[in-house]
Amino acid sequence: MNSTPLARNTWTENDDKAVVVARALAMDAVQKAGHGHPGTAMSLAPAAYTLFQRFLRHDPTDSQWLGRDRFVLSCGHSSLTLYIQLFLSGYGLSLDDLKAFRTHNSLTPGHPEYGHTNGVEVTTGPLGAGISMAVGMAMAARYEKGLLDPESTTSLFDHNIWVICSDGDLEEGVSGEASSVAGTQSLGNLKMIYDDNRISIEGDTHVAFTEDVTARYRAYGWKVIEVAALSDGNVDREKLEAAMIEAEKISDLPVLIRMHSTIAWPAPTAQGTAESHGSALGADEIAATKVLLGLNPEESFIVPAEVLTHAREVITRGKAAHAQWDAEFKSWAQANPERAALLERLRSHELPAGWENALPEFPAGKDVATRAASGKVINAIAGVLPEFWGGSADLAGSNNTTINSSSSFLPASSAMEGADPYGRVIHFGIREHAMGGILNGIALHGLSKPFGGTFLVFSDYMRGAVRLAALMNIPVTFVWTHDSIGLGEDGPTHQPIEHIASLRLIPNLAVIRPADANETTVAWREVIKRAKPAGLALSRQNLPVLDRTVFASAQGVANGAYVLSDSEGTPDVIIIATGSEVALAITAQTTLKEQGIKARVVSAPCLEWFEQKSEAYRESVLPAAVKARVSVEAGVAQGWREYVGDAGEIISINHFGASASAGTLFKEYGFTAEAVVAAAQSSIKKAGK
Ligand SMILES: Cc1ncc(C[n+]2csc(CCOP(=O)(O)OP(=O)(O)O)c2C)c(N)n1
Repeated sequence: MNSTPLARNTWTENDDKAVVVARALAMDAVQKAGHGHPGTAMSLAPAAYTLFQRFLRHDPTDSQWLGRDRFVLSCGHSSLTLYIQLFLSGYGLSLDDLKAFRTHNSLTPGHPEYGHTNGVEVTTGPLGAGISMAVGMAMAARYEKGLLDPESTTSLFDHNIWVICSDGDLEEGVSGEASSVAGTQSLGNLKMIYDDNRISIEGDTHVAFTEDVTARYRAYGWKVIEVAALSDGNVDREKLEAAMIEAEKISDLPVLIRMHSTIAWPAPTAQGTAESHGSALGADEIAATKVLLGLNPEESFIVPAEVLTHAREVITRGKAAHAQWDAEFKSWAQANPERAALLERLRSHELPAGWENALPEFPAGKDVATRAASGKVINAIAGVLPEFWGGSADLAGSNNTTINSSSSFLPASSAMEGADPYGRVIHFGIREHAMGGILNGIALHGLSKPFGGTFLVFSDYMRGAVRLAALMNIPVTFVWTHDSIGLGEDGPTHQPIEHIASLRLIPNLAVIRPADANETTVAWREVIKRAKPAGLALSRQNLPVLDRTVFASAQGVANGAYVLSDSEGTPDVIIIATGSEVALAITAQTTLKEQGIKARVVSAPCLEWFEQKSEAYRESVLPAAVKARVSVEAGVAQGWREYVGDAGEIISINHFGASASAGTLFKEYGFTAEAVVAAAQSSIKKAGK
């Protein structure tokens, strides 16, 4: 936004050569691998080089520098665009790494992977997602500034989020959702270069994409700058640079630079073709292109020493910018010791001592919906962790996601009453997918802990973002309420059936379905402590708050599954239940006891966490010797056979629900204590007891 850019040298012949080298490396790397996406990396070379050398404020020797600009390559298939600039700028990638492009264990996988390659800020590949995450980063930059330096107009903590995106990125709905949010939020720190090459896999994008993108982005509230291509089809680099300078000066709205280009330029026959998007150009075409570029057609992976030396001078400029920032940071820290201490805590991902003492405990005897309990916990956490913020996709009242003591995160220019550029309540609008991407971007930006809510059934709309959160292993919390047919009268469109099972399939995502209010408290505490991707499935309907003087402590949630109520001696049957069905299991246990059957009730709010426990612990909860087992969960059966075994009974719903009261539906579909008792008897019989 107001950040000082890297010093810009005059553009020299070596810079021209470096762009040529970047184009050639893109061709060579794909040719060597035998597959990949050469065309876009070739034509994006001038834009990416100009960005990394002359605009991005970065220090290649410290990719974690807090004051750095962020770069998001939203069209992740053009990963060479990024790898080649990381190589040229000196992030530690070598020519050998480029030669190992797309091979096992290389630092140059097919698409950029966060946490894998130094300098890669975000995993991209699913088109559109990068844009939504960049929007999240831009929002996070503002929020973090609010935490650390809210009074100043130009700040150490201001920086830009630069994005390169493609046609496909702008065709995907999520980018539209997120760009609309960016406009409403007046994200002046967001600068996006759109590579308008009119080519995607099926050819001319006009077979599917004819809208006026410029008008669309202007309507979103962005500044749009058009950069026409040169008459030979090449990117007009000088005009692009002028547009980037203009973009840099704009601090009150996001900027789209619509850069016209020709894919695979200047390959004589491949340029402008869909084939060049996703296939190696072939030896002859590469040789002919090299001749046009003034290179030796016989050689590949050639980087003249003077070109590399010249490109790596960006390190000197970056270090200087970093040193200047450090000096400013020092005086800021001296003048703001409390904020500096907060920053230190946030950077080291620590939590304040005793923070969990603020979390509520819920007395037994009163029924509370777990979404309502979650709302209380969210507010309690917000009281002790300023880095905790979030909102909902227009369901705040239903999701109980509002931090009551705070205001709405909106720019000062917003006409909305109470707009606060540093507010902690995010209004995502009805845009679940963008919400997921934005949450990811906020988490990736590094200092704050975001959450976002919607109905569990609409997790489908954001699944791509949830998967990316899990893949990147970042601390994002999804608050999914109205978690089963228990939501009642809104009917089958709103009743999640397959969702819990299907979300559990995503590796590295903790799906937590608490049984009561106190399990909800412990679930949230664990989510915050673990700082990993997690989703809470919460009830709309009230659930009894279990009397923990009678039942085991809710602390057991930390183990994923725990013995909530045991039998005396070895159980005849184990009833495993989650969420709202745990209460049914307890009632069934009493009835079974009256029949002389010893039943153990296991509450299993998070199978992911349970699987991480030792075998001994898991055996203590689910002893292998006890074959009679029943699972109870108001969702599909998938996944439960593993826990109940061949003799087990699964109480589930394997069809869509209906519009009726929760009570009616539970009875109608067999979620009753009687059904649990009958299933227990049946399983005991099957187990041969
Ligand atoms: C969500 C999603 N759908 C499909 C793909 C597969 N895909 C990869 S690249 C591509 C075409 C992209 O065309 P464009 O964005 O114009 O990129 P360019 O041809 O300019 O490289 C497609 C469909 C993807 N990566 N992500």
